[in-house]
Amino acid sequence: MNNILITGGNGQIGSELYTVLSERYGIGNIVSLDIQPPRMFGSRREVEHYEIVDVTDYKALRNTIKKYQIDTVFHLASLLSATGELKPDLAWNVNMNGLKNVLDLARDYQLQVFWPSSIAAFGPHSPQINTPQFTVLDPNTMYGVTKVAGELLCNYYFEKYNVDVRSLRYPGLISYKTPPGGGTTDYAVEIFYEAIKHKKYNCFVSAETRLPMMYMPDAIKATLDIMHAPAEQIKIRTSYNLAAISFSAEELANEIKKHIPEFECTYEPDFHQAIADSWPKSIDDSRAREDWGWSHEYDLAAMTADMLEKLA
Ligand code: AKB
Repeated sequence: MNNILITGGNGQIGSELYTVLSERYGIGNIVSLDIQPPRMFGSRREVEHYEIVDVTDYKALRNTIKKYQIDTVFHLASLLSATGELKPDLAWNVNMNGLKNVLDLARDYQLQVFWPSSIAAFGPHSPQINTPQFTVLDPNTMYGVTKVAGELLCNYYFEKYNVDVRSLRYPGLISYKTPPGGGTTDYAVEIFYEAIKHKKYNCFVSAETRLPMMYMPDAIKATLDIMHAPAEQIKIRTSYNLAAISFSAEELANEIKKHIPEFECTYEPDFHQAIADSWPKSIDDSRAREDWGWSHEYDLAAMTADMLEKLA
């Protein structure tokens, strides 16, 4: 890992990964790429190397890789589940053609690639409790369809062209630096902002909705751990199940109440509910733990305390 490109650099994961990678490898060696202009902090841009590029534009992507002599790509640019249902054609185009472009360039320029899959790869016929690594994958969202197809494409490029592509099925990610956008699990982030600002939150899934979740520091750790693991330890080239915590919306609200007793959460399920109901409630990630030593740090109590402290 010498010269690193992060696509979707403005996003929830990309912006945090940028900070960690630039501390570790030097800011001059990291390139952030997004379809949007960079985020500004006062009059200052947070990043040194920044490219405004659409990942579906193969030539622009290739020019960026050549310009900075990139050897590692964290390909995070993607539409998430809720936006994907509103714009299915765009989701297919960005999620599939963006990934195909990155994998073609990885084959031609010997790049190592990280690409995120998701719990959205599972569907209504997948076992919902302790969902195994190898099981039915029948998602009923466009986002989920692109995750399953993407996993197969990654495995194909590994088998056929020896592309070193590694992937994790992220659960819902909770963070305070950059808000997520267009996901089903976004309620588990919004609830913190609203609890602090207004002491109330109207949640778009039911109180009982239980989903696998993870605090961002653990997600970043998992991402770097899998990328740094010796190649022979990576035995799954579709995507690894990854887990940390699993809680219902009400359990999260109750945990927040321990810090903000006046906080009130109401529940008004909308179209997100059907998506959440089609996903696992908990995940068996024993293969990631066995193969490359994955372990998580944050439980619900530790994550909630840290989120509230940082956001306040
Ligand atoms: C979403 O809700 O769409 C994402 C995901 C679970 O992949 N956070």
